[in-house]
Amino acid sequence: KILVIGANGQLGSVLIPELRKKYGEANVIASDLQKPKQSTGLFEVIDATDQNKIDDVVKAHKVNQIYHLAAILSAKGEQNPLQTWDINMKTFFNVLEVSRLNNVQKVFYPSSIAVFGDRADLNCTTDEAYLNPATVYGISKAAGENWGQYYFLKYGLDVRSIRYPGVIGYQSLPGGGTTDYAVDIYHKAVNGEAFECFLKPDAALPMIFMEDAIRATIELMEAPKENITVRTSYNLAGASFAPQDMVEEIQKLYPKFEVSYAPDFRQHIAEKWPKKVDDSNARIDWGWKPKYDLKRITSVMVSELKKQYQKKSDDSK
Ligand code: VAH
Repeated sequence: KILVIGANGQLGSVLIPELRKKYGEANVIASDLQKPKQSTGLFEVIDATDQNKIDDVVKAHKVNQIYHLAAILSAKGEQNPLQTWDINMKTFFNVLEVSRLNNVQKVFYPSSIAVFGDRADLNCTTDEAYLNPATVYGISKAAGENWGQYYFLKYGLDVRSIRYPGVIGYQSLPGGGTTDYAVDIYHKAVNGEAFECFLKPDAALPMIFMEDAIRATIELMEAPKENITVRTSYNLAGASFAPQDMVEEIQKLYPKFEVSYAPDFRQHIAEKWPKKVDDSNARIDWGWKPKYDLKRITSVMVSELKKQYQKKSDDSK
């Protein structure tokens, strides 16, 4: 049985249906701080800062895999640094301890390109680059990677991790990250609204389409244990591009789409993140290969969001 903690988030809301399709409805338990109204399937209300609650659910459902997707992201995390640290670390320690004590077979831990800072070669950042993260979120993810490796080395717990780039998808909204602009821009274009970007036009970052991110996650978790050579976290990327590249691609479909730039504190965060990452270890160890570039991302985002907004307006009639 698989338990997903943080199932209501940007990744969790797409991973749950995918896992249920693959492993069966009855084998995937979603959990988060509250049960969404429209939620279907098994759901447990879990505040992941409560170790006993996680332990009860793991025992009750005989959980043997946990995906820990709960965390406070980079931008939001800067509002209250010590609280961000406490929540991001406490929740992961709870997952590691409950997994160790209940012989959970596999744990997935999402890391991020946020673990890198200006001491790495940000033009092409490898798995092994030096980590000097400049956000609390990045610091907590770098620490979490090492805790995951520690539980593997000391207790044999099979913790696997991916350093996600900015994730772009039409199924869910991001929650407080520095790459959130890359989802919002499509919603504004499809709704014929102007878009104000909180990064500079040339702020290139590694990005990935939701379908690629979810497929990579499941491929990593399904890879034979002996193939996994990176026990901190694997770099992963779909494509790297800047806001101006997205605008150019979108204006091919929406020539009148207007964009203005008002860089804020998130520009300073982005400047210390990689422009491009080297994900060759993922390609070698578990056959990773992205399927979506900016052109394909744009065409799928636009066509799916058009359908969503059309349905919304039909339903409201
Ligand atoms: C964030 N979307 O911006 C997340 C992610 C690399 C980006 O970690 O914080």
